[in-house]
Amino acid sequence: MRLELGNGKLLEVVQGDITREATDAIVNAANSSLLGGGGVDGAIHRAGGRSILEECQRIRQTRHPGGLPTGQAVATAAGRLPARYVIHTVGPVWRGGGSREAELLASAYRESIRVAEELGLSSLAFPAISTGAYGFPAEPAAEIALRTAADELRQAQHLRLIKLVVFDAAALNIYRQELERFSRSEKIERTDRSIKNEN
Ligand code: AR6
Repeated sequence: MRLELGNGKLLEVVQGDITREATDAIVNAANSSLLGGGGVDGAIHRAGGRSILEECQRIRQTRHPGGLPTGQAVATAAGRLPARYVIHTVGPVWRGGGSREAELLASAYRESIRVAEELGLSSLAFPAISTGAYGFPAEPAAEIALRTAADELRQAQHLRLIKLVVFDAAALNIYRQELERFSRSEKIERTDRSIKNEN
């Protein structure tokens, strides 16, 4: 599944294991400690090797002694992974929806893309941040992921490809539905704009 955003920019949704992605960077759904955990975080550290953890420890000591705040992102090299960089971000823990979870999840995507742009990267892969241990409901999380990635990719100077990598078939179905909904709403926006332009 893909959305063509113009200027050769692509937003893709694929099912798979993000540790196998050979994009310039992959994003890690980390926690504030940056010192590893379960889920995708555990898989990335296992597959990438100890050098990623050592770089995370240095970042903790120098730039983020109190931990990486929710919604922010930092980059490390990717050790043995096929990607060149891992961009570690912290998504929000779902607390029922009234604790700025949507805003913080969008920020995790946006800040990861900002870090990738600073590094001049052309491709980036995301897992479904916050939808595992952190309990963010899958549908709104998919909508935020698609919308934020599309908006930021349109404005990006270096990035040409963003892949949203989901782990299982159920998540893929949810992304498919959200992608259809999203591209329909985009068409409506485009029509409105072209009507305005003609006036
Ligand atoms: N590739 C792609 N997606 C994956 C993979 C993989 N190899 N493994 C799991 N997922 P989670 P969170 C999916 O729990 O909710 C960790 O302990 C998974 O199916 O990894 O942001 C951290 O250290 C789910 O849809 O991240 C934090 O403490 C999605 O990745 C905490 O969990 C995210 O699930 C972060 O929780």
